[in-house]
Amino acid sequence: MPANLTPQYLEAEKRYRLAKTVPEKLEALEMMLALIPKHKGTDKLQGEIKRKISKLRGEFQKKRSSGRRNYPFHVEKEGAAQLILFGFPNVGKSELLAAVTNASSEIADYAYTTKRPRPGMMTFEDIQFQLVDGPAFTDSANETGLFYMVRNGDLILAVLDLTDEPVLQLEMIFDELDKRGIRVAGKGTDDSENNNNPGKKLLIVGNKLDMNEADAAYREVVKEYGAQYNTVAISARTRINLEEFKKEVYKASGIIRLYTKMPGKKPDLGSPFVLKKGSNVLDLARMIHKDFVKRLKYARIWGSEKYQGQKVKKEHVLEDGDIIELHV
Ligand SMILES: Nc1nc2c(ncn2[C@@H]2O[C@H](COP(=O)(O)OP(=O)(O)O)[C@@H](O)[C@H]2O)c(=O)[nH]1
Ligand SMILES: [Mg+2]
Repeated sequence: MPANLTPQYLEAEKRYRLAKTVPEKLEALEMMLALIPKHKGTDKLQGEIKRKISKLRGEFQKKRSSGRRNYPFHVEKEGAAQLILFGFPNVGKSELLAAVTNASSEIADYAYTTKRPRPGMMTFEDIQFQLVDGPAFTDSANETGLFYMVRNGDLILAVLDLTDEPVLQLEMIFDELDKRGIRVAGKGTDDSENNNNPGKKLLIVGNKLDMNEADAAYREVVKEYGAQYNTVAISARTRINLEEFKKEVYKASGIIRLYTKMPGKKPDLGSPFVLKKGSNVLDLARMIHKDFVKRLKYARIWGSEKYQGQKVKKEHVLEDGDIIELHV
């Protein structure tokens, strides 16, 4: 056995041995890969874990496409990004889902109402985000499912009840994510290159802003965590700041919207292409059609003042709202 395996890693390995279903095994293996100490002595083991993951992913995919019973915690992605609601029971996760999406949701004054994921679509300007409500992270019977959702999703919405020691709630949330080997990327950092365990994006959502003292509690949260993470305060029940919430989701999601046009024609401003921040002309071409990548010669760009149809190279980094004319 390779040296220096941590107790956390061994815990993950135990989860793997005890896992019964393929998604449970996958979740445990992802956790192992995230938590394994990275050095020469574990190279072989890392390789083995990666092989197991890709084999199981293949099996899982095949099962689902053959129409066999779905894993209840697997939610097919729709829209520009998938956001997972994460927090203690009763903080208002389900109320938030109901307030900003088309999904009706079960809201109750008792804990653990939501056992299975419930998706809903939220419109922001010309795109849509998918919010998924699930079990609270303290619901030990469903935690594997929840962490499967988190790993599969694009952004974590850490929902806090501002009337009940929100800073402490947040500490416990970060602690739990850390234990599961889920790294959280700070504001503006892009470490998608860290291939073993890229950081998850996270938005802190302080809820119940309509209540007494919630304002002051939110300021504490911002003081402690605002420099590192995106934050927003809302009231899901009385509908305060929900537009601001959507904007913050958009900012935290790390995506850009791009519009295309044909030479001599007006741009298609109907529905944008959605790419990750930092994408270039070639990435856009690849998304439109794989043949474009080979045939692409250059592009012209219209965007934020700087560009009014200038010719740019394939490596040119795109910005939100750019209009691009591809020349092949
Ligand atoms: N005052 C107030 N209560 C809220 C707010 N959002 C949710 N609640 C209440 O908090 C309780 C729990 O909400 P719920 O959405 O079921 O919490 P979940 O367990 O996190 O899904 C319910 O009684 C909600 O009506 C809010 O913004 N302000
Ligand atoms: Mg709920």
